[in-house]
Amino acid sequence: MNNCYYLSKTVATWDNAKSQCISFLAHLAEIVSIEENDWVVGTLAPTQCNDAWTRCIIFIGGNDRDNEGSFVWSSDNRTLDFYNWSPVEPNSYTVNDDCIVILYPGGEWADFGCTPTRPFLCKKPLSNL
Ligand SMILES: [Ca+2]
Ligand SMILES: [Ca+2]
Repeated sequence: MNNCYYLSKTVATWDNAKSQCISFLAHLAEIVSIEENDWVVGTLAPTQCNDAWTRCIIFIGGNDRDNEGSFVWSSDNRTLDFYNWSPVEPNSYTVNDDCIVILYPGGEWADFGCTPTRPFLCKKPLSNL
């Protein structure tokens, strides 16, 4: 994969995470295939999630803040064309479940509150390094 990834060791709200990724000249990660999702969950995340899986609910860039139920990527409001929802998600468990997380270690996605602080994943193309 010709991308660079950063999985934060600190936690942040989704908005703060988005800003931090932009400050790295990146974006909150846009996961576009099951292969990429598997790599993140199987290879990248275990380096820091082994003994702390409950803390590894990882923010990525998908959200439905503007239109409930219509999930887009934060970088350009592009509609998602790949999803890896958990079977019970997205469930709009609260009205504020608007930001997508990857659940470690299973790798499924959930719609989740944007304001709890969580680790986050940034991604940028290698050409932007
Ligand atoms: Ca929602
Ligand atoms: Ca949910």
